Amino acid sequence: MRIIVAGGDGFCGWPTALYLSRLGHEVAIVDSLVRREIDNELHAGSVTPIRTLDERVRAWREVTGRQIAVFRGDLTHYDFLEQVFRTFQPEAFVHFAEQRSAPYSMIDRAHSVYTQRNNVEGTLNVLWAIKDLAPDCHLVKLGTMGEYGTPNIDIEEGYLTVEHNGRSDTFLYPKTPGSFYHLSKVHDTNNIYFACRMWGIRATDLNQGVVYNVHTAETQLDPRLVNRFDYDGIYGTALDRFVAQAAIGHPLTVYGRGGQTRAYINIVDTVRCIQLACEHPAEPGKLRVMNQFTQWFSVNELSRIVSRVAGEMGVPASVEHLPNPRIEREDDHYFHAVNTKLIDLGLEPHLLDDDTLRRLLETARENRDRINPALICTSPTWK
Ligand code: NAD
Ligand code: USQ
Repeated sequence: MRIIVAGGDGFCGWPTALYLSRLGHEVAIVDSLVRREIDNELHAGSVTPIRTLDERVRAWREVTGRQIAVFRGDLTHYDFLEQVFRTFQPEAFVHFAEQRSAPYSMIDRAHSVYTQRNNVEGTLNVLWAIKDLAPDCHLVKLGTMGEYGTPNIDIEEGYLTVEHNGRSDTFLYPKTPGSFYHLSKVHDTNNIYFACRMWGIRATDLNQGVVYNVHTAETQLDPRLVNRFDYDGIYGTALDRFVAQAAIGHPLTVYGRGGQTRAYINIVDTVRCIQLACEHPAEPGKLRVMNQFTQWFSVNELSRIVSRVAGEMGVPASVEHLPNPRIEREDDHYFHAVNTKLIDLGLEPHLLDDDTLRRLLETARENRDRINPALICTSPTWK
């Protein structure tokens, strides 16, 4: 298939582009490289020394003989996007290209406005491009499990059937997101659902949990293909952050009481889920929603697992409870979510295991000089 990976220079997008390319798909990366500019804004950077996008793609060609096309530009610029569609004529459009940090979206007015403009406008442009230029193209859009929030009932895959006054109907599942970033994903979902119903396009919304690990089979083929590894207080996510913290002897930073329970997925499974979604397109006119995660944990559980594995490797890691910069449930709350659709399509989950954590900790230890302790507690507060 001809597949665009928008956001293909990012943490999820880069290994996905490589995976799909290795499987024989014709892949084009669309990316504005804004994430590298945000790294500069935050004086932050990847634990791993990532190469420029041009160097990465060249290395991929040298190592595997496969080409990945690159279109550098911004999805919020419609002229650019139109040109990409006319040139590449995608059959699937995998959309990772959004501002994805909840803390970044909560820094101040300007950052929340940027996040919602970037994400909502970019996705709207993609919907119009599909409608006008490639009506059969399947949109594979990354949503997030955080759209649902932490309701006191089971989280279904996208929809909920409601009985009311003796009648019943099925609606998009009610959403209670926890940041302006997570809200941007809810707005996207509503726009995509509308476009499906009005224009009959094909779309899959993948509500992904927190992604951990950085390595896939493809990124390990050559050091120049290494994936990014975020650890700072704004872009670093829970499990990878804890591993980076352990690597430099920093206490693991559990926010508040640590009962926050979230859904998680190994990056190795992320790339497989995208393949499954692309190769089994959604029906025209119906928004298919799949929950893309394999397990859930509280942050207390994660910190204990990382602390144990690090300790067994001779790297003692204590756990520290910090005041929570966020407003969220941090007690032992209910969390139960359905994730059968991707498994039915063939996903065989790689559950969190000690080998993965050991390999990640080794990577962080090898690059410990690149981890700046001053960047670990930089999250803005939600208040
Ligand atoms: P990332 O920041 O590493 O990558 C995003 C990429 O998109 C970057 O390379 C950036 O330059 C690009 N980009 C952003 N806005 C753009 C625009 N307007 N035009 C063109 N390119 C643009 O993020 P990630 O961790 O790879 O996340 C990818 C997607 O997956 C996001 O939509 C995110 O919300 C979703 N997601 C991520 C996680 C996670 O744990 N990382 C979990 C669930 C969902
Ligand atoms: N947390 C800590 N300590 C830390 C970092 C985080 O206790 O040092 C807690 C947070 O308070 C939160 C939980 O861990 O309760 C998860 O936080 P996170 O930073 O790992 O993840 P989050 O902000 O939710 O965002 C990440 C990605 C985002 C994606 C989301 C999936 O950055 O793009 O959408 O995970 S989900 O959480 O399912 O919405």
